[in-house]
Amino acid sequence: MHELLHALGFYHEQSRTDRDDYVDIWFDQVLPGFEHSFDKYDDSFITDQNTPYDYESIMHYGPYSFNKDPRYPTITAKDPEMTKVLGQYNDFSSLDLLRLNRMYNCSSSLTLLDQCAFEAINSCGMIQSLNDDADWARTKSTPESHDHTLIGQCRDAGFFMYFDTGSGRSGESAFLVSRTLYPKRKLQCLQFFYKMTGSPKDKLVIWVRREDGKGNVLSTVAAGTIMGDDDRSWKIAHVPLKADGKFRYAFQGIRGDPAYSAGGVFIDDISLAETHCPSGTWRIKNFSQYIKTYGVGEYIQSPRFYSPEGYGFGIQLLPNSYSVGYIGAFFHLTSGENDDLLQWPAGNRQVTITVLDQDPDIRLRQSFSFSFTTDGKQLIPGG
Ligand SMILES: [Ca+2]
Ligand SMILES: [Ca+2]
Ligand SMILES: [Zn+2]
Repeated sequence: MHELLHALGFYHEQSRTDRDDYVDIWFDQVLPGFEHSFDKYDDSFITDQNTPYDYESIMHYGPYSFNKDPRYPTITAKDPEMTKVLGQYNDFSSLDLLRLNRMYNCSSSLTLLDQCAFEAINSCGMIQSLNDDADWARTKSTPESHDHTLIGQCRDAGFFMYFDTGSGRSGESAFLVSRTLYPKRKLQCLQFFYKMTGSPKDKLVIWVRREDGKGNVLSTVAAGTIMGDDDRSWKIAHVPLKADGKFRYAFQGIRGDPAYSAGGVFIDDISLAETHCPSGTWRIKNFSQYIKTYGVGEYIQSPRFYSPEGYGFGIQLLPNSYSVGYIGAFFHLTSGENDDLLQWPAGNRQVTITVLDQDPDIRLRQSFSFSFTTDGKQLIPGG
């Protein structure tokens, strides 16, 4: 089957452009004359089909492939646990199958660049930086502290990434860095869930790093910063990125005040899509309580949000709109800080409202969206 994939145009997994992030090649142990078998190729020549590095690929050499001394390996994984899985020739891995599908389904319009729930041991190809003070830890749920994907519903499952801010010194930090991504558009929205349980001075900074073909850093830009808070629950975040060429994103956890922290920074359920981020996100906790206690026509008012152009707007949500069991959502413009500079009436603007439930089981999570365009001629008299 290994040879079959060669025939279909697949290269060895350890030939990937980014292989040095994941494995070490010990060239001094390679059988003379076989060094070329360990070449890596430029990303202008091979594609990763937007999949992370796969230690379990049937196209990956084993630790002792082409070695000259049976005692010493030629390839080891940076994560020693992963060295054990290298070189399985039994069956296609799930990523081998995904790549086969992508290769022969060229029409798919892929807007999802990356997604990670941290349930697989390879953490979706995310890597720890070595040029910092500490590491993030892939951590399993406990009854006291569960992950976001499964919320403690399955035993021996449910992982998240955790950065401890209760040890070390103030200002120390750890970077969790994505694999290299190849965007098709010039805008991306990074969505993830996070939780801060340490000091209010802790920080989570999201970075975008552009690199040239040889791994040299072209630019590093902070795309967003989240401060510690007193709300110790999982929350959603959206960070707009504007990468116009291949890039990596990174999460930097920063210790604010270890003496006053008994926790840290949690992240889980990352998705990176080539779409605009929403202009505002309004989280309503315990919505079923509102449905029980709000009468027909009573509403909850959102905070004020701003559109990319600067218009203030809000949403009124009616737990029981015109009769019990029907939820209503009303969009309205509000006064705002930019009103003098904006065009009025604000016609021909598109509005999309998405309702997303937060069912802890991702398989049951549902969303509903509707869009409409404002009409500049339909004005409320006197409004
Ligand atoms: Ca998870
Ligand atoms: Ca580190
Ligand atoms: Zn081969």
